[in-house]
Amino acid sequence: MARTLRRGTMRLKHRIVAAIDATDVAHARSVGRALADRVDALKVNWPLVLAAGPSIVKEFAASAYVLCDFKIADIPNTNRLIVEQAVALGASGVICHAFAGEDSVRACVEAAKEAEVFVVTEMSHPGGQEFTAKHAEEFARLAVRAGAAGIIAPATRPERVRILRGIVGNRLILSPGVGAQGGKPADAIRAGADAVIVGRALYEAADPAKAATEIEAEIRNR
Ligand code: O7M
Repeated sequence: MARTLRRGTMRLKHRIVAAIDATDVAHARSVGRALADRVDALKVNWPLVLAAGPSIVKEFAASAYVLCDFKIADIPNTNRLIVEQAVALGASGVICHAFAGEDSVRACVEAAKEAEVFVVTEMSHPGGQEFTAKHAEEFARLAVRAGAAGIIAPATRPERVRILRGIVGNRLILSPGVGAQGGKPADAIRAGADAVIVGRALYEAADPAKAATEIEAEIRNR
C-alpha cells in the first residue's frame, strides 16, 4: 500500500539525523529503509541525489522526514526555485547557507511554507574555522531573524555549539561531525544540540540499525 507523504516539524525522538551520502543507490535505499523508524530524519545531499536522481527524495519521504541538504546559497529568486522543487518532491526540511545574505535566507523560509529551513553556521571540518567560524554568531542571529527552524553547528567543537545555543534560544540545533569526523554524540547534546547528524558511522556500518541504536543509547546515557 502506498504511504502518504508525511510532512511536518522534526520530532526529536531519537535525536539522530541520518546523512545518507552513499552513492551505491541500492545500499542507500537499504540503509534508508533500515533507519527510517530509528532516526528523526533522513538527510539527503548531492552525492545521493546525483547518483539516484531527485525521485529518491520522494521515495524516502513516503516513510520519513526528509531533510534536503542542498546547502542552498544563491540569489533569493534561485533559492526560492530550489526550495520549491525540494518541497514539491516531499522534503520536510531544507538546508541553506547564511553567507549569501539575509534576503537569500528569507527567500528560502518564505518558499518553504510549512517545511522547515535550517541554516549552516560554523562548519564542522577544519576548514570551517577559516571563514565560517568567524561569522557563525552573525549567521545564527540571521537565522533567528529570518524565521528559520534552526541551525547547523559543529559536533566537532561542542564549545561552539554551547555559544550558538545562547544565540538561537529554542530553535533547533543539528550537529554534524560525529563519528568519522571525530565528534562524540553525547558531547554535542550536552553542549546544547537537539540532534546529531551522522553519516558514515551509520551508512558504512555493518548493521546501520544497530549503529543507530548504539548512538541513541550513548545520547540517552550521557
Ligand atoms: O558523518 P559524516 O562525516 O560521514 O557526514 C556528515 C554529514 O553532515 C555530511 O552529509 C556533511 O555534508 C554534513 N555536514 C558536515 O559534515 N559538516 C557541516 O558543517 C555541515 C554539514 C551539514 O549537514 O550541513 C547541513
